[in-house]
Amino acid sequence: MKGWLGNILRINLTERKIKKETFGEDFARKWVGGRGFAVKILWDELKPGIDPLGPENKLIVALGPMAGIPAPNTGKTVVAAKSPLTGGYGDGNLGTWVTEQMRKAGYDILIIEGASEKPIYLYIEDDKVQFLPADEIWGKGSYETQEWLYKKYGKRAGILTIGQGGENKVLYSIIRSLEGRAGGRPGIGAVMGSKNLKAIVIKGSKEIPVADPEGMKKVGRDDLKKVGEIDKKTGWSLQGTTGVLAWCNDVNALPVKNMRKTSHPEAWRIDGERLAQSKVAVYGCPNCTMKCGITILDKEGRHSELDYENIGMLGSDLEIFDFPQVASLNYLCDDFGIDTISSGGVLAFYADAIENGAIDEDFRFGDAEKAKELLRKIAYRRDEGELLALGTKRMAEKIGKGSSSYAMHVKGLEISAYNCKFVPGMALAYGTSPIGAHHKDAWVIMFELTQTARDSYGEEKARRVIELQRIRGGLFEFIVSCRFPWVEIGWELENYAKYFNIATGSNCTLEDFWKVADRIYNLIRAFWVREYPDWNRKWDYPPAVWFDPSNADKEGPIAGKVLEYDKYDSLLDLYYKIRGWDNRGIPKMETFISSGLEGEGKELQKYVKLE
Ligand code: PTT
Ligand code: SF4
Repeated sequence: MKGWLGNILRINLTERKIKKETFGEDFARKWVGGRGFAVKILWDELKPGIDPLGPENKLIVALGPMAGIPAPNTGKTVVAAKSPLTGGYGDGNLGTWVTEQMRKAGYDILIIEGASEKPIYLYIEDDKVQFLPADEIWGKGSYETQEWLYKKYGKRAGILTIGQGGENKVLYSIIRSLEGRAGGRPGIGAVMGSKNLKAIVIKGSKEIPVADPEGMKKVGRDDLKKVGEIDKKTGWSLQGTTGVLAWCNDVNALPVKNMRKTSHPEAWRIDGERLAQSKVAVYGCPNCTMKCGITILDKEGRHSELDYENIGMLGSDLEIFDFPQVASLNYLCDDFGIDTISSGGVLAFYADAIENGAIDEDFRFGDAEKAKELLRKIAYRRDEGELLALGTKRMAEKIGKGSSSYAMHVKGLEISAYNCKFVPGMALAYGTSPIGAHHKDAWVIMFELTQTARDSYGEEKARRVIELQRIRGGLFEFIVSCRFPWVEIGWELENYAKYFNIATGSNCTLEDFWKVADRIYNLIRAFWVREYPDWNRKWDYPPAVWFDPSNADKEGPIAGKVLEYDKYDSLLDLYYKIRGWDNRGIPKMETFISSGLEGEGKELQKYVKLE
């Protein structure tokens, strides 16, 4: 087998034992890597109903055949587990030296199971695995932890770490790497914390085998350079993801005030242009020639790396339009290792619930200092931080008084920074995202608002959402490569088939990739349904407040407009039909069979009746 090593390193933290396992070409080709490997292993190895924060949950670190090869933007790694935030499948994708070092150490997949009695970190160097005491870093923020590990193992070591959020099992804790990389929005950091695992450090010294070494060298020489050159000619290199903020404000899709408003006259204060003017550094992932981690100084003078999502959720959604303050909130989330999107969503929901009289506390939109204090309380689960650490869905259940209708989440995961009060296709993308409301799988909003009628609930939108899910949630998550060259500078998708074929000695086309993508989507959906056998289409609905006429904008281009239930339902029907899912949103038996998942379909039938 070329392209994959075929090696799994299974690490049991309870018993402090390791086991080296292998997989064959059938498994490799069927699931390819990253998200594909992760969902298959979690499906096979987790009993439904287990506590995501118990030792039965498993943390998967999974690479794909692109890992460590010199093609554009290949420094990405998938981390996955059963999510403590949603109870369903959860994953994230972050830039890290782990990608290269893990392959050089000889592994495609790490499976971390059990839980250590005491805080530890793992040091993996080729065949050697050490369980080391984490006393000196437990309780520390992720920046200090990284520094400590850099000093011991060097800056090129692959390092994944959690902050205090993960240690204290804040349900939306993430895993950190490098200066500003973060991954695993649905609480994958909390899973690591529940295992008393502060960090994973990995170093390798072996060759990464590729089927066509000469072809690979040429790609490394030519394509990496070309991507860098194109990037320098675009606005992307100046503003990174943040260029989209001004656009969202213009098209009334900006999250403002817990997404109750869709634009704000002060938004320009935190837009991409202002960010570019204040830039002090740019960071990025390994093997990237279009680095996008634009960094400014926060209120306290620290480096804080900002993306659009961070600014939208910690800035406009909280009505904080002071850039250094937004950067401080972002810095704290990074240091504590908690997700910026969910943190912003949680604080906005809290302020909204207070304003609505559902809860009697003291926090107002626009109060940056209090927001910082609350983030600290969340990370340590102190005072009201205990409630806020649970995420908006559980908060609303505890607060009651109708607050669930404006708790901005889907399936328990907070919505990222696109306000879909009147953007039906993007609302569908959130509704059907495989980890809860994340924009990563189908960022359809740009297509929708520039190339279709905004008020259409037509098939073109359902088709485009699926097409994007195949590309972004499929291809880029299973070959495991950053999607930005394709999204931002138009780097052709065919290139990825080329890289894959060079690495693995295959002759695959994009059509072959879409089949893998659909297989992965069907199995992720099966994972959710097995966890929640009372599954119905309501799981795929966006929040009720987006359908509420009293929440419509009072003025401006979308005044009086909100989503409509009957039309959203028919859009969902179109989506299900194309996917081969029934009207509850569950894959039909014939769909399982045609995507090579007959066994998995039969297994699911033990929990629900399949059509
Ligand atoms: C990603 C999600 C995003 S998506 C952002 S900003 W974005 C937030 N970033 C956070 C952060 O930072 N710190 C923090 N404490 N929490 C954060 N939560 C949010 O997490 C990220 C880039 C970005 S920046 C995006 S879109 C693209 N995402 C990719 C993806 O998902 N897959 C892929 N194949 N390529 C991608 N390329 C881009 O990578 P999650 P990263 Mg992240 C500080 O991981 O869990 O998917 O959540 O990975 O290495 O930081 O790169 O406008
Ligand atoms: Fe990382 Fe940004 Fe480069 Fe993608 S474009 S690999 S997210 S630095």
